[in-house]
Amino acid sequence: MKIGIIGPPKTGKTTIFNALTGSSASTDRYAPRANEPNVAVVQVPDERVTKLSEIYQPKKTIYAQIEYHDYPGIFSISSENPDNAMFSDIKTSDGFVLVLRAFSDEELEELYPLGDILRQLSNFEEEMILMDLMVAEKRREKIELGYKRGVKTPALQFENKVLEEVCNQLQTGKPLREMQLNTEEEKVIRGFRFFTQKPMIVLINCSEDDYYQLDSFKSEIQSKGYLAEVIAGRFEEELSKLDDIEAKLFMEDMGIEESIKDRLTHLCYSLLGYISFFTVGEDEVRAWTIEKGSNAVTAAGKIHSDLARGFIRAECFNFNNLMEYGSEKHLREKGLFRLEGKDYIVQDGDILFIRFNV
Ligand SMILES: Nc1nc2c(ncn2[C@@H]2O[C@H](COP(=O)(O)OP(=O)(O)OP(=O)(O)O)[C@@H](O)[C@H]2O)c(=O)[nH]1
Ligand SMILES: [Mg+2]
Repeated sequence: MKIGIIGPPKTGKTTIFNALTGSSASTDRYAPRANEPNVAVVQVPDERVTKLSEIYQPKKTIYAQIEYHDYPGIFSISSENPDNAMFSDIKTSDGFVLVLRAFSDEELEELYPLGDILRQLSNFEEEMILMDLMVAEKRREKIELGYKRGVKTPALQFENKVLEEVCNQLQTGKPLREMQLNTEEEKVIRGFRFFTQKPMIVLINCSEDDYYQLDSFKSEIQSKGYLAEVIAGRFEEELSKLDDIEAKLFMEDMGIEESIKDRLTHLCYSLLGYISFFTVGEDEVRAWTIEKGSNAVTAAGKIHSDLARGFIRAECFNFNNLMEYGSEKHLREKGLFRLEGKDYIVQDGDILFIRFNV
């Protein structure tokens, strides 16, 4: 999954990116805006994969991955060219992490006045809404120009109607993720990759002294429907440079229970509604991610398109049952080694063997 770290200038995005990924990208406060995002891939810590690897002793063990893309600060989205390369790239994210500045820094506030965090959030939301509106309106103009030239297919009319509803929603200041769309409507607008349709986590980046002072803001942001978390960014960046034992001591001091990497991983999974399933064998033990509610064919397709195309059935058992009964053999005796068809809804922690024929 690809997560875009975005936000206004100098809110600590790169600091948090470094803490998350163990990178050391520049956080120079005077550096001009970069053109390229910082990119790093993080393995999703998952004890289940470690356990499976101990049992099956494979040649390779592959954890699920999250790709973090840390984008340069954006002051005003709507003053940018919607077709520019950075925006096209941002829009390929599966979800966003929006970083807001809650640490005080007079110099930064003077250079980039952002106001309090609720203001920052509403400004950024407004900007995203404007950008989506520009894209939707531009497309509608083009469709209507086509009408005048005699190009008026039912498909275009349907698209235009959906876009009209999209524009209405945006004009009332509401993001598209709050809009009820049926499958057909969703399909028609998917290609636009609208900003406000993407799920988003809001991180409140503060100094370590304020770490426990910002819960009311967090609740307020949550009440707007976002997943939100308070992060002491610079403190976390320093932690990420320590060895595990030292880091743990500092974390205990602060009352932080999980590393920022673990916390954000959980948030990203809930954000996107993802679950993990596993494949096991002598060659490889591997974790895969899919959207909750996906069926066995979709899961097979994650592994390889041939597996989805020639899908016959899935042999399946669950990690928790394996832990309880110790071995595949015992699972078979208990009837917990199941044969499932195409419509089987894959559960978190399922171990799948796909039988297929192409
Ligand atoms: N006091 C304090 N300073 C921070 C914190 N996080 C970042 N900074 C400082 O803020 C400045 C900008 O940090 P970056 O992480 O580069 O911010 P950014 O959002 O990536 O900036 P742009 O990419 O230029 O928009 C640096 O001088 C950081 O040291 C924090 O949690 N506390
Ligand atoms: Mg940065």
